[in-house]
Amino acid sequence: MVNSSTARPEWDVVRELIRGRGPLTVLTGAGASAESGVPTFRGAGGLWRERDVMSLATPEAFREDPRLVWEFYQYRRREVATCAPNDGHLALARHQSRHADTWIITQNVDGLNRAAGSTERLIEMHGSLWWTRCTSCGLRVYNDDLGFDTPPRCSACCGMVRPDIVWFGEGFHEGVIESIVALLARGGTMLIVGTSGAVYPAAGFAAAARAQGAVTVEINLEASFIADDMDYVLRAPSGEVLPYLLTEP
Ligand code: BV8
Ligand code: ZN
Repeated sequence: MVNSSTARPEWDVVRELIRGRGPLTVLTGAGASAESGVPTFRGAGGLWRERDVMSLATPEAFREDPRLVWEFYQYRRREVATCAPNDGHLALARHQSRHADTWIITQNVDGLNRAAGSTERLIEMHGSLWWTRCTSCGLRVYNDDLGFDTPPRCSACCGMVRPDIVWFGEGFHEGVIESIVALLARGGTMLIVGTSGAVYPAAGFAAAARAQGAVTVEINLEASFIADDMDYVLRAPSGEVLPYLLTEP
């Protein structure tokens, strides 16, 4: 647990900013779940059976071999099912319960923000491992069955079911981008937590928010590709920094 004596001066500056500066918008990436044990994409987690994860998270891969892609997602679901929200997720959920203008936009599909108690004002922009979508009729179903390895069939039309996740080259669910654009226009403070800034459009959000008056803060172990878009950079684990920054006065 970090206390004032181990925190660095810029942590206190950012904590005062959050306390006094309007709405808080938080963008998270895989690093925000790393302390829960969920592998990041750029770490060892970027490979599965020697396949580049990015090549499996595509509609082409699913068209070519739906069984293999489902095996990959079942592997990820089983892995995430053993992970619990970390102190960073919990600090964000607590802050949301006290501040109605705190929103989270996550690139992660692990569902850990929801598990931590962030059930409203949360945009899982790339979807969730825990939802499936029928490729024929579009029916979306919550599904936490870890037992299957072949693509499940739709209960309504028997069509093939896919993970309800946004793959590379795909667009977003109706209204998601519009909601994010509105959040980025609010000004206030924006925390960019545990993302390498490699994937668009999420990688452009900090610059967009800053251009509209937000103060941007990167929380990451290392410099991301979008570090130049930041007013402050806090080089420490999100599970340590977030509880400190979001401590109430
Ligand atoms: C779209 C679901 C059009 C899948 C994901 C050329 C140039 C620019 C863009 C493109 C281009 N060619 C194609 C594109 C578009 C493409 C894209 O960006 N490609 C990249 C590869 C160049 N994007 C798309 O296709 C998107 N769709 O653009 O549609 C459009 C645009 C606008 C409006 C409407 C339509 C769809 C992209 C979604 C892909 N799906 N996820 C799945 O999970 O299986 S992306 C997936 O990878 C993640 O969700 C995440 O977004 C990304 C991984 O990035 P990070 O989360 O940042 O993770 P990473 O491992 O990279 O980094 C972790 C960081 O954490 C590190 O910096 C590390 O230091 C830090 N860290 C580690 N531990 C900690 C920590 N930090 C703090 N504390 C710690 N403890
Ligand atoms: Zn169907």
